[in-house]
Amino acid sequence: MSSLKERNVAAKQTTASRDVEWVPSICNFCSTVCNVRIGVKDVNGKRTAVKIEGNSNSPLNRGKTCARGQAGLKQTYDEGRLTTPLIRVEGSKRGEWNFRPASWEEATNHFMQKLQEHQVQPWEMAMAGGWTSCVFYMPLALAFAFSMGMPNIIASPMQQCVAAGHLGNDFVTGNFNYHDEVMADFENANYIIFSMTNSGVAAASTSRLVRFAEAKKRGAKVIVLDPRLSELAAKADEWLPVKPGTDSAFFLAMIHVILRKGLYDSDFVTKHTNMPFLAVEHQGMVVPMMESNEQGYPTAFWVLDQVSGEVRKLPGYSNQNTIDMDGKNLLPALEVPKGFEMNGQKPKTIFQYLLEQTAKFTPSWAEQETGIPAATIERIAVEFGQTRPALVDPGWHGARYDNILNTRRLQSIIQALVGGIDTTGGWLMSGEYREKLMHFLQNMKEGKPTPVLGLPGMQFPLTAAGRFFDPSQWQHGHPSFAMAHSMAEKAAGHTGVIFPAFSDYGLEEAVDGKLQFNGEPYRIKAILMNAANPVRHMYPESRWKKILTSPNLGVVVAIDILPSDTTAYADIILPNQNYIERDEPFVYGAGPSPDLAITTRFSAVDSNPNAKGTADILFGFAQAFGGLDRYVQTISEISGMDLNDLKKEIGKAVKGQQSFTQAIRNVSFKQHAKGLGMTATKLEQTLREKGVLVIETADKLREHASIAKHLPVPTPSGRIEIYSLMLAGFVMQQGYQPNWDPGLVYIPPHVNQERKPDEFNFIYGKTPTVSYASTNSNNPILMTLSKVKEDEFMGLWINPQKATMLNIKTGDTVTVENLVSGQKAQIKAFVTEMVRPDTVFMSSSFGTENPLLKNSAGVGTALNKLVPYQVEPVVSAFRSQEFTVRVTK
Ligand SMILES: Nc1nc2c(c(=O)[nH]1)N[C@H]1C(S)=C(S)[C@@H](COP(=O)(O)OP(=O)(O)OC[C@H]3O[C@@H](n4cnc5c(=O)[nH]c(N)nc54)[C@H](O)[C@@H]3O)O[C@H]1N2
Ligand SMILES: Nc1nc2c(c(=O)[nH]1)N[C@H]1C(S)=C(S)[C@@H](COP(=O)(O)OP(=O)(O)OC[C@H]3O[C@@H](n4cnc5c(=O)[nH]c(N)nc54)[C@H](O)[C@@H]3O)O[C@H]1N2
Ligand code: SF4
Ligand SMILES: [Mo]
Repeated sequence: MSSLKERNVAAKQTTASRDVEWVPSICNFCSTVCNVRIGVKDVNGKRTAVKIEGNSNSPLNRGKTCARGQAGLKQTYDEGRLTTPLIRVEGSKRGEWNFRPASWEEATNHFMQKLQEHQVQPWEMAMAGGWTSCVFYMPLALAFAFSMGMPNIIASPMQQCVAAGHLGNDFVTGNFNYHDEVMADFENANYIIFSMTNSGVAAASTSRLVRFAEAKKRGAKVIVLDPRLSELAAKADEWLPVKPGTDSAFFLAMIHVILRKGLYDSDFVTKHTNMPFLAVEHQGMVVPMMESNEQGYPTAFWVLDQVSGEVRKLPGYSNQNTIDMDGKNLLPALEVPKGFEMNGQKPKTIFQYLLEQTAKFTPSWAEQETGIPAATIERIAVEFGQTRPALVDPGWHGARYDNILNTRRLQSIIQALVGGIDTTGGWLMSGEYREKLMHFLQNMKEGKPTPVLGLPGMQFPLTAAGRFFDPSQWQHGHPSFAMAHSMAEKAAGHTGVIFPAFSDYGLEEAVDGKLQFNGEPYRIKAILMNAANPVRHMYPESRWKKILTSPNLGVVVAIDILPSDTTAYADIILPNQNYIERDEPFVYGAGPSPDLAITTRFSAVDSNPNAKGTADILFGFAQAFGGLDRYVQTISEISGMDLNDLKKEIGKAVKGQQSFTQAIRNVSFKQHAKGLGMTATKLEQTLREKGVLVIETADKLREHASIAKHLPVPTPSGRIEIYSLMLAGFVMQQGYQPNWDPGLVYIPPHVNQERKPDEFNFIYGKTPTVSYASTNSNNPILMTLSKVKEDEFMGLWINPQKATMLNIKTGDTVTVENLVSGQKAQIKAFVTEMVRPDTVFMSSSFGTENPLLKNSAGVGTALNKLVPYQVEPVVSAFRSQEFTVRVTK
């Protein structure tokens, strides 16, 4: 039999030999955003999509796709596709599928009429967007909210996915993006540690998987921490079945060993992090000695120069510690000598304080927490510290425990300790992030403002979310309902949430009429959703069903392509063109690709004439609200797109000469082409031909735009912050809590430890054949693949030790009861050695309900039947595993 490779080549030749036209696109089956090519053929006189392949020009996925990406073709021709606007039949209840077809005009008028009927004020409306909306329509959605006066956006993937975990990384490295900018350079690393991740690499995020495959080929040593033997763990040299929620103990012990054995990269740590900064202890807290400006940003730090033995003053914002405020060279000391004094105080370096803080985090201590033998932890820390390049994967999905921000932060700190930030075999920052950072720094130098969407890393969420939190930014004087709820919670003596960005925190209260702001009710009366499926994707489903069926909600609009479980709860459903059918309104950066590259989608086949692109839908609403000019103006303000160009192109769209999507696209192409010194026509031709245009490779970029080495990062100090000034700021504002300890701390998982024999830790994860619990589980090819592994993919994993005791066999139906919330669900058991005895695992992919999803409705059990509403206090990320369950046959 021929090898897989030979068969692949043969298959490619066969498709190439037929009359197939290849149209570049971007996969929309998950937020890995792989570049693909859609094969299109004339079938009975109709342009028909017949094949999807990876785009080999892509620096991201390098010509590969996963099973979901290939199966994507079926979405276009899914029998269940929404083909026309639908309006709920008068008198029917939300949740019932009882709709009548309508024209777009009728649907829009119906929406406006409902808003009027319920006297919905701008702040009483919330938008909800899924990752599709976030990644591809952020400029349009943000501008819509700002210009229409709606301070409320609930965005995926934030609180149910990346918000808390990413912030942990970002507090150290300064970056931030809605799709994970840090692309670990697996293929050049010699030692790789993964924690709490599976699909983010091996099951599957193609852009990372192709790099990981190279690492395996080269023989890199791979360690995977996971309470169960995941697809990724199966490919590891060592699987460490860590006790759920305790990964941070493992990382703290690694730091303990690395610091004590001197295995850190002393050059990097000294020059580019805040480890050498002098600090003092104040009220039990370590506080760096610094000067700051009126806004609280640091303007100077102090270090002890190793060479001269003098104390020197360093600039407040810089990428390095080797030139002082007077322009003189120095080399800071990581430790000050005993008895060192300065201005009557006895400062030490941050490095010394962190040494002290980690004294107790020994490998033996970590063994008690994690169940991983101390000798193993010690050995791995030493191997890791002695191997270069070594990397800890930054992780992707967070939202599991209260401690996830801290855990991801510790991973970043380890990566910084070995000098692996923006280096070969380490973490590579995206080309887009680097470019934004360079522009931002240039603007700063020239005293020019940067538009919100051009802000790099942490600057973006601080500014964008900051606007939603600040009542003075809105004419009506209301912040987001989430911030209002946090304020109310704090006033009532509770912790509240510091930064409830793009979150549903407080939504239930606002819909129920229980939320107050400035002594008046703050209600939410209307919800407009685009590519969002909260009934399946937010926790728990009962909460969202209650919200959406509330009589206080005047109107619910859902833009989707398929009848999701959420659309059943809408009053108006609007059909979107799918990714194969639509041209996108913008030219985009190539996601987390380390190369600086641009890409977009091209329409491969015609859509149903009744389906619209998102830009056209939002512009339609802006017109109906009478806010078109404001909308155009705001798009220009936040994106930096030329206002005159926008006005001209939108003017043509208003006259019906082109679509709104085309109007924005023309401006976007013109803007990018100008930056590249080519014509818009030439750029369009190039992208149509290649799908992706690489402007500068990562290697070239790193010669002049390496994070830390050349460019300060968007942390308050510009350095890689091992001690976090942002978190220290939270302590000043809110008082101390371990969740925002700026140093090194352990936060154990808050789960019951006194267990009965039928009580377990609960964990979940994704399957290779489904994204989230999305409508793509309905894809017939993917459902067939899922069913091949039905026990494993749809069952509750339980270890035979416990299963025997509880008399449970594979295939038995068991009841799982959440012992914190009382939620219950039934699921089939899968008895396997591949999970820790104290833990059960289920996949998060199944359990859709809408019968119109013919292949997936009723198959498997929905995760959000078991996960309660619990959020952590920094960004209101879900604590979706912080409970135990009882399992009974
Ligand atoms: N139960 C459960 N919940 C989860 C997860 C899970 O695994 N299980 N995963 C979590 C994670 S990591 C994430 S990132 C989020 C993701 O959650 P979402 O961002 O909500 O993800 P999707 O399922 O891709 O998209 C939601 C809706 O968009 C629709 N859609 C797809 N393509 C298009 C399109 O082109 N246009 C429009 N208008 N709609 C479209 C789908 O039909 C679906 O109804 O979910 C989180 N919640
Ligand atoms: N097939 C597929 N691929 C996807 C997606 C998808 O839905 N399906 N979605 C994309 C998106 S948006 C995201 S966010 C990423 C998510 O990808 P990941 O972040 O990799 O998330 P999961 O695949 O759920 O893997 C989580 C793993 O952590 C393990 N785990 C659970 N609790 C613990 C714990 O306490 N400690 C440790 N060490 N491990 C634990 C679970 O057993 C599971 O194997 O995947 C992306 N790629
Ligand atoms: S990983 Fe798979 S589903 Fe996700 S974007 Fe890439 S090809 Fe599509
Ligand atoms: Mo996600």
